[in-house]
Amino acid sequence: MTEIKDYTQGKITWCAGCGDFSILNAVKRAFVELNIQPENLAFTSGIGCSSKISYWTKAYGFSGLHGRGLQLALGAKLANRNLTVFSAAGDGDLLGEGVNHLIHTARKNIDVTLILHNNQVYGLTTGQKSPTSEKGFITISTPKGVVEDPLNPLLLALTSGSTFIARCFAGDLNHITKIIAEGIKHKGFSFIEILQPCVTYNYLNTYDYWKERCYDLQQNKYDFTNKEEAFKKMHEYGKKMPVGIFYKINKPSYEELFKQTKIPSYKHNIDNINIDKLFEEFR
Ligand SMILES: Cc1ncc(C[n+]2csc(CCOP(=O)(O)OP(=O)(O)O)c2C)c(N)n1
Ligand code: SF4
Ligand SMILES: [Mg+2]
Repeated sequence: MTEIKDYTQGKITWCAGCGDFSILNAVKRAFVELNIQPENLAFTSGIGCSSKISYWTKAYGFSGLHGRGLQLALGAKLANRNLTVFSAAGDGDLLGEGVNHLIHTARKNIDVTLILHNNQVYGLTTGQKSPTSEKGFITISTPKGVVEDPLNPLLLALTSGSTFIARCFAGDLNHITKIIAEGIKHKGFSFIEILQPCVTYNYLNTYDYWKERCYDLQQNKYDFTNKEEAFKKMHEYGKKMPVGIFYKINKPSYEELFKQTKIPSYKHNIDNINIDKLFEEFR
C-alpha cells in the first residue's frame, strides 16, 4: 500500500489558508485509497497557483503552458494507456486561456481526471477577474465591478460530453477525497469542479460563503444518469448550491475506440529513428 509521504515533495509556497492545501491533501489521500504507485501516475497542469499542485506531488509531473495541461494529459494517456492520468487547472487556465482544450478533451471522453480549482479570480497574477468571477466583483482589472455573467463550468462540461461531472468545496476534505477517487475510477473523462477560496484576492467567495450555500446532492433522491436532471441542477446557483456527483454514465473512452496503434507509443522501437535532420531546421 502507498502512503501520503510517497507522493510528497517540494516546499509549498501557497498563502496560509489557501483552499489549495486541502485539495492537495485530498488528491494524495485519493491516490493512497486507490493504491496508485507514483511511477504509474502522470500529473499534468498549466500555469497558476493551482497548477503548482503538480510540482508538489511526486509522480511523472509536467507543468506546461497556460491552459495546456489537458493536452499534455491527452498525449500521456495515448502514449501509455496503463498510466493513471490526472490533471489540474485554475479557472483562468481552463476556462480562459485553455477553454478549447476542455471542450475537445471532454468530447473525446478520454480516460483522464481533471480537477478545476475554481477560486473565481486570477490568483497568481495578483487578482484580476476570471471567466467565473461573479457579476459586480471588484478586482484590480474591474475597479467598477465585473459587468458580465460568469461562465458555468459544469454546464460546459456537460454539453461538451464529459461522462463524469462533480463539484465539491475545498472546506470539506473527506468529500473531495471521495469524489476524486470516484473520478479516477470512472473510465472516461471525469470533470471535478472544486470551489476553492483564495484568501488573498477573493473577499467575496470565502469559506463561510460556500459553507452557507453548499448542500450534498447525494443526500436526496437524485438520478445522476439523467442528463436533463443534471442540466437543471447545474443551473442552481445562488442561495443554495449543490455539490456531489451531477452526472455519470458509461460510454467507451477515446483510447478504447482508437485502435490504430496496437502497441502503445512508449513501447515503439525508436533505435533507428534519427531526429538530427529535424533539429537542423531549428538551428
Ligand atoms: C498565454 C499566457 N497568458 C497569460 C499568462 C499570465 N498568467 C499566468 S497565471 C495567470 C492566471 C492564473 O489564474 P488561474 O488559472 O485562475 O489560476 P490561479 O492562480 O487562480 O490558481 C495568468 C493570466 C501566461 N502565463 N500565459
Ligand atoms: S493568491 Fe490565492 S490562490 Fe494563490 S496561493 Fe494565495 S490564496 Fe491561494
Ligand atoms: Mg483562479
